[in-house]
Amino acid sequence: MTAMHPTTLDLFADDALEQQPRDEQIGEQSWVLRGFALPVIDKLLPALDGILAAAPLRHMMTPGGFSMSVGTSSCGALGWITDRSGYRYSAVDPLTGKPWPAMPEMLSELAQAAAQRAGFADFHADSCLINQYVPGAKMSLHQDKDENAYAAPIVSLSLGLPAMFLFGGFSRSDKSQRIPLLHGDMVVWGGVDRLRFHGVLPIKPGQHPRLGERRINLTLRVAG
Ligand code: MD3
Ligand code: FE
Repeated sequence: MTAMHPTTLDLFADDALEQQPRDEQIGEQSWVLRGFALPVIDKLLPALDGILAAAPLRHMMTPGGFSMSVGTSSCGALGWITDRSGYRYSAVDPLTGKPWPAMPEMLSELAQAAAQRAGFADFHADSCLINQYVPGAKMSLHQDKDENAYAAPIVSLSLGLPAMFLFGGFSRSDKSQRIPLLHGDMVVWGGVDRLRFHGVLPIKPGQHPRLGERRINLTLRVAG
């Protein structure tokens, strides 16, 4: 099979490979790893249920006083929070007053493998932000600047309903690329791309066979 001379047979072969992992470079140091998490998702979902039972999703308030359309929680040593006094990482869940649930080893290993594949060795996340989107929920263009260092990449895992991810430039008004993200896809953003503006368009209604009417995105970070 050669990519230079596609034949009908090749098109069928590509169809059959649709569930196989594929890498797509979206920035100088950013990669979409299609289907990278599919082999471990069935083991991951029960762990996620346990985390959300101990640290329930909630709609946090932005410093400006708006309730986020995305429901959030965290696991790992640090969790990202926002309230009227600002955005920050906290070792305690303000909802329960307890530390965040531990990060499942399977999840930190998966993120490490994804980072490695994108060229970032020794990625040890201390924070996993859990974002839940129901249809209509979105995330406006923003930069992630609350972490203490930007040397480490951010690794994300998409679950459930598809999303249209916006990958922008270094100023808010720069044109964004639109990148569809599907169940099992992982993305790694690092290096020169770490401070790019990004966001998520409103999620379209739909039913995912495994997660129902929602998208969950996990972002793994070195926050501390
Ligand atoms: C690109 N989450 O939690 S993936 C966020 O799908 C966030 O829930 C989105 O943006 C989501 O902050 C997008 C994560 C992501 C995180 C950091 C980035 C994408 C990024 C940093 C630079 C470029
Ligand atoms: Fe972000």
